[in-house]
Amino acid sequence: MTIYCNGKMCSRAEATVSVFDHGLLYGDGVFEGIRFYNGRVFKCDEHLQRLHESAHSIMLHLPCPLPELKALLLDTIRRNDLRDGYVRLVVTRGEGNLGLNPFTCATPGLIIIADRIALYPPALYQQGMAIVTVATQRTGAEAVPPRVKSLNYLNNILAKIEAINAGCEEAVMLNRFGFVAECTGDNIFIVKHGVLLTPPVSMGALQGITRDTVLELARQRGYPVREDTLTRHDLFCAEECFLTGTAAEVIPVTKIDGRVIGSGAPGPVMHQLREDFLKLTQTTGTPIYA
Ligand code: PXG
Repeated sequence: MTIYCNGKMCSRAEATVSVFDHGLLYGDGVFEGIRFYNGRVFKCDEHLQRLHESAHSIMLHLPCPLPELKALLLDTIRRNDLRDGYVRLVVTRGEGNLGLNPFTCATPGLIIIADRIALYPPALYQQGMAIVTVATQRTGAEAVPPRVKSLNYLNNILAKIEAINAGCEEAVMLNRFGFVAECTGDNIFIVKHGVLLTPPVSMGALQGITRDTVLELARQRGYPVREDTLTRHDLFCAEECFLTGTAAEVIPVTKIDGRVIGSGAPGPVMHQLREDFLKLTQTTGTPIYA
């Protein structure tokens, strides 16, 4: 495995960072998880733009301009001879001293790892997954802004622990007003009276790139689509529910907090959008080996 780490291509064993990197000491940094399919990076520019905005929001300067970052990303995938997989881009605040002050860190760190991807078990895509709402609230925009894809994932990890303790793979996180925000690594959708609904990002969600893609595909199909506040009751009484994310793609949910959703089987809207999504991943994206 070849990893890009702070200016050079290294082996896995050589790819190490300083114990004084604020990415490690404080979770101070940003990242992206990007998929590539069939030799093309899916929604590459959208992911790079989100990385740029996450960094800008926390006053972190990316170590190089986006076109250069894109070239490094493609080069890392090529050196690993992969056509299908996942690439993780990590920008840390860099090496500093033991104080919180981020401005003591002179140079941001940059790590790029290309690998194969571990998915949810295939059976869950067929049968649908069971998820639970958890006590851990999604942080609000006035605390750790959910729209910043930062290295500070403890909020999501605490929720993930609750899901696993409950025997589930994913958790629904509510915001402090009790409205549905998102899952720990996925956005959430429901279908009600034939309308596709997802919470607005202002409820405490990441502006997922899979979410945006699915919204666009749904509009192209002519499905009515609305971003609206959702409660647990809305989830329980939905006709369909599914999650979206780079890793998960589009995955059906058939049980929430023990309540059966709709017919108890993955629904037709999810099936159609999943099919459209998978087709798009196979036919579009930035070529890696061109
Ligand atoms: N919400 C959160 C909090 C996320 O971290 C998504 C939604 C979906 O966004 P995209 O742009 O991917 O459609 C994410 C991203 C994992 C893993 O290992 C998942 C994500 C990020 C990093 C790791 O499951 N999901």
